[in-house]
Amino acid sequence: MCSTGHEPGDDPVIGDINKDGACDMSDAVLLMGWLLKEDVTLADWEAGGMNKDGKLTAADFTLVKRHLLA
Ligand SMILES: [Ca+2]
Repeated sequence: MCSTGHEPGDDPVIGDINKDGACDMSDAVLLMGWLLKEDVTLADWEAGGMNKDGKLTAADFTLVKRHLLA
């Protein structure tokens, strides 16, 4: 799990792509689906832009996973 102490509406949580206030496995699953071109909606794709390159790629997915395992 990622750091806690955040509530929805607080500052953006890094990796919180579905904007439920926490970065967890559901965000990784969502990002994976998006990368696989599934019909998913990203509530806050910028939260998933882990490497700040302005794009959402497999590199970001790797970083989200690493963040979850940290
Ligand atoms: Ca989330």
